[in-house]
Amino acid sequence: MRRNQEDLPVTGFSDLANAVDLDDLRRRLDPLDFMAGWNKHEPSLWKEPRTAFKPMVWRWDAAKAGLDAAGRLIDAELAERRNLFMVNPIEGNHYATLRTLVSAYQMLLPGEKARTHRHSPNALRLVLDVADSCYTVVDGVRIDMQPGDVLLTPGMSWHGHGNEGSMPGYWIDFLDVPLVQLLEPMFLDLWEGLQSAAQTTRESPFVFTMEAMQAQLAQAQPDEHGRLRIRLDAPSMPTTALFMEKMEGGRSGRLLRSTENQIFAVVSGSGSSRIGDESFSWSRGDVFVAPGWHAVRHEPGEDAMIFCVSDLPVHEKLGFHRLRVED
Ligand code: GTQ
Ligand code: FE2
Repeated sequence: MRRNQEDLPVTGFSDLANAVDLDDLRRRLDPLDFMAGWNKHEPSLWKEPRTAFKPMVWRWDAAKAGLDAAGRLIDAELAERRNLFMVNPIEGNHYATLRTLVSAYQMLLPGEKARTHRHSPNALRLVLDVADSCYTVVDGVRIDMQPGDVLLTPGMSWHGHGNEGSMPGYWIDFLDVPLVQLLEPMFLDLWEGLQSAAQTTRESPFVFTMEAMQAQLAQAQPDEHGRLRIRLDAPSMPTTALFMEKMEGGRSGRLLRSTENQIFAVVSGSGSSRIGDESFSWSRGDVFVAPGWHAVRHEPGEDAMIFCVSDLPVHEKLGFHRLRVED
C-alpha cells in the first residue's frame, strides 16, 4: 500500500525533544519508524557465522520413489517441472536448500516435454539416470544428456527439456533462486511449448561430459588441501563455483571450514562426511549440504566422485570469503 506524506503521523520534533525518559522517547520514536539501537531485541552483529540452515542429507532412493509416484499422478505439462525440492527443515523455510541455493530432483517420462522458459536465476543440472534421447534445449540448441553430465542453463537463457527415449530421465537441479529472492531481481518469461532446436550438440560451453571431466581429473594435481578436484570452467555462471572431486576409498580429506554454502551430490561410490558436529553417510545420487562455516571432512568408504555446487564466487566478489583448515 502506498502511504502519502499526509498519512504519516504528525509529530513535531518538539515531541521528541520533550521526551522525559528513555521509555517515553522510544514510544515517541515508534510512530516515526525509528528503532533505538540500544533497545534492539536481537543483536544484529555476532562474532562468527551462525547459520540458521542445517547440515542435511537427502536420499536418492526416496526421491526416485517419490518421482515415480508423481509420474503416475501428474504430467509434466501440468507441473511445469516434475521436481522434488530439497527443503532445509528450519523454521519458516519452505523452499531453500541453503541460504542462497536450492536443489531438486527432477524426472521426465518417455514422450514428455517440459516447456521452455527463462528466468534470472542461474540453473544447472547433474544427470543421474537417463537412457538415450533425453535432452535439454538451451537457447535453441539441443544437448542430449548422459549420466554424469553437468549441464548449464545460465540466467535468462531459454531452456526446456524433452525425453524421446524409452526410459524415464532423472537428474538433480541446482539454482541460485534463494539468492535472487533475497536481492529481488526476479524475472521469468514463458515460451509456448518446448522451443525447437536448430542443432544438436555435445560440445558446448553449457555441457561438461563425464568423459571430459574424467580426462581433466586424470591430469589434475592435488590442490593445496590435498583434494583431487577440478573446477568446471563456467564463466556464464557468476554466482556458483562447480567442482568435481575424485576421492580414494579409505582416504579421508582435511577438515575445512569455509564461509561458502556447499551442496554435494554423489556421482559414484559411497562413504560418509562430517559436517559440523554431525556425520552423514552417502551413496550414489544422494545430496548432502554444508551451510557456511561448518567444518567439512569427506570420508569415502570406497573410491568416490562428488560434485559440489558452492556460492563461493559471491563470497569472493564481495570480500567476505574466509577459509580455515581445522586439522
Ligand atoms: O528445469 O527449468 O528444479 O526452472 C526448478 C526451477 C528446475 C528447470 C527446477 C526450474 C527448473
Ligand atoms: Fe528453469
